[in-house]
Amino acid sequence: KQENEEISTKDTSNAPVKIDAEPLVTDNFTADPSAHVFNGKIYIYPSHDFDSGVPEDDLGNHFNMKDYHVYSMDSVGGEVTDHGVVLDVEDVPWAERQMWAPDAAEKDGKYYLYFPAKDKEDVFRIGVAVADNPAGPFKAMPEPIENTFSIDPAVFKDSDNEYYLYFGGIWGGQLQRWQDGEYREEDTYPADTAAAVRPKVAKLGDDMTSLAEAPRDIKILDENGEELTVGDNDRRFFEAAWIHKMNDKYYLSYSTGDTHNIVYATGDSPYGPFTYQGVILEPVLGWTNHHSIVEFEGKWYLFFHDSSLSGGKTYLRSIKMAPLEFNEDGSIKTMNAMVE
Ligand code: FUB
Repeated sequence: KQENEEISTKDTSNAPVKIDAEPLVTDNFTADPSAHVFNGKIYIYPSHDFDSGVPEDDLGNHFNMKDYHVYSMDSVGGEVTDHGVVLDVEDVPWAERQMWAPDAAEKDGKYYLYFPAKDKEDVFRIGVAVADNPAGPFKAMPEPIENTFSIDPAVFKDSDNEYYLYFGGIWGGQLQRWQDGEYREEDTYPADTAAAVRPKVAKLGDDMTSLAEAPRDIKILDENGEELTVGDNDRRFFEAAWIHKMNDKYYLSYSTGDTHNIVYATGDSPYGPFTYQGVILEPVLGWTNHHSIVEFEGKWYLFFHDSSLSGGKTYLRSIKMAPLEFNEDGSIKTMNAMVE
């Protein structure tokens, strides 16, 4: 009987946890929040959305951002400080346009901002800029990081102090154009039953501004150990890779793009393979869904964005945060942050 009573108190409902979060920033449009804890504070490295007048299309040309701000918070729920423009496309010698989702890392007291932008040939590359302070300003290296391409860099520092750069995004993010290892200006995909286009990972060099190895493919598997396929739009990788480590497991989370979920997969190595687990965040208001996950003072938080502040304009988004919640088996509870 006692056993039954215990079971009956468990939350067995699969209903998503309803999130009611306010924009963290209201005087700028911000998106793609990459959050980190540096020197005991939360620093957020988002995209800076603005209305450039470029019409919406499937390649995301309307996301025509040209600079980055950094934000910080001393405490959850506390004031959000805007550290101003920390990098402008005009100050990046190789970059032309579309400064998309960035990320940042710290090593030996220096701070590195990783960012994608289209080069003069309209090919997405990943650049890096360096600062002495987490709030910048950042000075860009003259060239993009060799052997990088596509979008959405995310840097993960492992417990052994090795750093890994994850990147890639299909459709407008151009990852599908690199399937042969070389750039082809063709947006063709393998058959629906073939393995989905894989995100990339490479260990960073000691200098944090180069790769220590050629980028490797990341495999994302289903419950039977088979790779997720091109046609599995509800689960396959689209963009916005993020890695965090909890209880010695690596969690790869990402956006499914045209099905608008943030999902996650787990593995035993930073290189994967990762096995699909479930949805973290259901679709938000606006087409894109992009997030980060960070531990602050012993609690885990999800940072994400939606288009609530702009009344639903997909290219004018606002960053938000909410606590991550877990099921008893350690799996992450699904959240729903759709505004009415
Ligand atoms: O913000 C521009 C792009 O939209 C990002 O790089 C993608 O992840 C999506 O959020």
